[in-house]
Amino acid sequence: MNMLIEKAKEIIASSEKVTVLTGAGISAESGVPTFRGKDGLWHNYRATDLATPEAFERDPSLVWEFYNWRRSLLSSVTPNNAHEALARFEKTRVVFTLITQNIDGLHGRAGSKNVLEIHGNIWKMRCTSCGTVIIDYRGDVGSLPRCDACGALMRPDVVWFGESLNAEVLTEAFNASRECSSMIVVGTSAVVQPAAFFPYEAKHSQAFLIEINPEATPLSGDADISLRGTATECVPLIFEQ
Ligand code: BJW
Ligand code: ZN
Repeated sequence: MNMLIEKAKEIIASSEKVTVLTGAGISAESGVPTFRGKDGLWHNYRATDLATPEAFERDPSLVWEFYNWRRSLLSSVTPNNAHEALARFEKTRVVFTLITQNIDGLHGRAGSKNVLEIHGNIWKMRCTSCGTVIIDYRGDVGSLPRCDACGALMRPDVVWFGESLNAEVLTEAFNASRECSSMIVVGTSAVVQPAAFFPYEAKHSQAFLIEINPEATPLSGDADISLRGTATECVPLIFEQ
């Protein structure tokens, strides 16, 4: 493991363009539940009951209850040393892109400035009719929040299954995957598209691929280095220059 850490560190240090893709696993040690796996959120809730546009149409207050519960859980957690190491690393680099699937906002709270939040942000909500977005809505939104501008129902500004990602953000993420010299993938099960495709895009463009995950994923076989450790164990070690 030590040799792999050293090798990964060297690769990152000598890469001109670095792209990082994170998933729920990077926030696990902050106390945020992941989605899949035995302690995952979807173990207790069915994704199709809560994280789809159909679920919201059927029962918006149930979906809002779920998100309000997660918002309250998130308000008491703090970024961990993996989020912090990435925020510090960003300051040392001209070309660095952080793509996250997480909606928890912890990268921003750790000090990362340039974050592509491809699945949205749980602290934002959006009007289902006029599209008005409210940022950093911290208080209790209740079970059926309404738009101040037009009175229609607000929804969490996140990307549910079957919904398209923001086209501009998606293009930026694809470009950063295609153009990087190394991609580091941290704490994702690598099964949800299109995010799961980014590492392959990087690899097709000859980037060096490093995976950090205590468990094997469908990506592991294609990674040049697989670090079988947790985010807080590995990220600070390989990004601290
Ligand atoms: C640690 C750790 C530690 C633990 N340190 N690691 C059939 C086939 C193929 C594709 C599709 C299909 N049917 C539908 C699709 C498309 C669908 C998709 O990919 N589905 C697959 C599941 C099959 N994708 C979409 O619908 C996307 N949109 C789209 O494609 O639009 C075009 C289209 C439209 C219509 C039809 C088809 C295509 C949108 C996807 C949106 C995903 N949204 C969610 C919810 C966001 C809001 C919310 O949070 O409530 O995003 S789902 C959920 O999964 C969330 C996550 O961002 C995402 C990824 O999860 P992640 O981060 O990988 O977490 P886990 O829990 O899976 O993994 C955690 C990992 O951490 C594990 O590996 C652990 O080992 C590890 N770990 N502790 C480091 N300490
Ligand atoms: Zn509105």
